[in-house]
Amino acid sequence: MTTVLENKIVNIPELLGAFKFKGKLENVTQLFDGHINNTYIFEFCEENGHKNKYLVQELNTYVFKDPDSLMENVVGVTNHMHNAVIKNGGDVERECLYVFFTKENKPYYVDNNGRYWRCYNYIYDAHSCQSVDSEQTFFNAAKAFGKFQRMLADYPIDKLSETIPNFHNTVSRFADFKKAVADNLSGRADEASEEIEFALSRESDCSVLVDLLNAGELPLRVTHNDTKLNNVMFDNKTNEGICVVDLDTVMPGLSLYDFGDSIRFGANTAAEDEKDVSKVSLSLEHFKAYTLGYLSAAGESLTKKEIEYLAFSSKLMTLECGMRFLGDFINGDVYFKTAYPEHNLVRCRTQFALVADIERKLPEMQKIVDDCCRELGIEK
Ligand code: GN1
Ligand code: MG
Repeated sequence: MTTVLENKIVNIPELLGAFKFKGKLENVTQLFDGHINNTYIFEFCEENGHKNKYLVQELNTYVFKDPDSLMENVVGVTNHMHNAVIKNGGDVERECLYVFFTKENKPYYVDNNGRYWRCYNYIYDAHSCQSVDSEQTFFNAAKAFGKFQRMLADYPIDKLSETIPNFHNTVSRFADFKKAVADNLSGRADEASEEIEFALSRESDCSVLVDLLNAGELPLRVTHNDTKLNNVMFDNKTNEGICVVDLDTVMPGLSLYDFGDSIRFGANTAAEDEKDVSKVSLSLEHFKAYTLGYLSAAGESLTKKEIEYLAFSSKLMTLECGMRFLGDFINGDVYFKTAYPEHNLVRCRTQFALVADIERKLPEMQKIVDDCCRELGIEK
């Protein structure tokens, strides 16, 4: 039995032979949340009627060029969190991911076509959100990412490989962007001259955090680096953010990367690929909800400098993401999955519209950070 999912043939019997799934396969569905890996839910039924679900993922090895180091990171981090959840008296089935090893005791399986597969526990009675439906939801997401950061605060940083080198190094991202424009591999650069100009005129923003890091003024931490709202699983009953997922980019980084990227995605009043950019703006209410949640979970451990740059990081991470979408559009859509030819350009436009709105609102955002610190009794 082979199944065609999103025009890709998934050899199901081969995967069934590779992992120790329990029961008889009943159903396979694909999830379409992410831009990088291919994700499926496999549902099984045991003889006694007990149902088991697993999250099966095909790794994108164009993006993750060193799957061994990546899975070493993921196994190390998930084991660490597993222990932290146990220590806190939590539920390890639902509050952290763990990797199901293959029958050959490997953290991933390479199929006959050279494709890489791994398997995680499925988080029951939980859901993800594609957009912020209420301030409470975003507040809960912030607490979940803050808790995630706390749980990994004592993880040995030198044990983590850089799964994508310079992932949020905005100076090198800017250089990559300029190279994409110069190479113009797709020949589409002139369709985006305004957007290119927008990015080029913001070069000086790109070195702000990198300079502070290099000067030792911002600490390197274990960070998630992809803190989109849809990387949090929310409990169906309480709506608390119970588990942070998508651990492929857990690497040494700045806490500001995680904060800023959350705001980029969740405080935008429009979807990441909204075609009508007049719908794009930075919701100050959502910004406040996230800031409050994040500071209440991680605030004590943040330095004054980190707090000082929270608002700015929202702008910088949005600019970076816009440059990445635009660079990929100009490179010929080789990195992010796209649904139509201009998809990356559309995504870039929403990001740059959000950057422009954040630039207008920075003083207000800064004031919100100050107010939240005061409310929580955090010294700045
Ligand atoms: C990608 O895989 P996903 O959709 O969670 C990307 C992030 C971007 C994001 C933009 C490994 O995340 O860096 O911010 O798309 N992940 C990688 O939506 O490049
Ligand atoms: Mg993701």
